[in-house]
Amino acid sequence: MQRLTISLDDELAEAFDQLMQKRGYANRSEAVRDLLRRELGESDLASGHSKECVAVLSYVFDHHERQLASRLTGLQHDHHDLAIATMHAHISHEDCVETVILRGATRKVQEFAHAVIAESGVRHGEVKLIPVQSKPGTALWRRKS
Ligand code: NI
Repeated sequence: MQRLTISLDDELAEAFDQLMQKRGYANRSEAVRDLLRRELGESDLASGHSKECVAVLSYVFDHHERQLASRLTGLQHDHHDLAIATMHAHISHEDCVETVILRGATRKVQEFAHAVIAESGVRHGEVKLIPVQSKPGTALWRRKS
């Protein structure tokens, strides 16, 4: 464990404390650790350093839209190696929300998620990638210290 001392101007320190409070962090160290992990993880994904990832894909769609529900299920079956779990909820008479957990090669996971998001009738599509192989401290599984 290393101890870092950082200097912040008053305005930034105050904004940071407010953010911490809003997000429910008990202390600055945990908040800084999370910020660093997120940045390092995104950097690993962007640079191609993390070849494997897990991801959470979510989107809303109208199940009345012609063939859309079966197209989405078909896409998941075509990529059953990537799409490891799906949760579906009916949020109104027309609309459904689905969350798909993906796991596999980062590039394939991204391609699959973007193909789903690009389907006509899919709205509010978002994918969050989490690196599996990455720099120490940013990996999915934390070593116990
Ligand atoms: Ni539904």
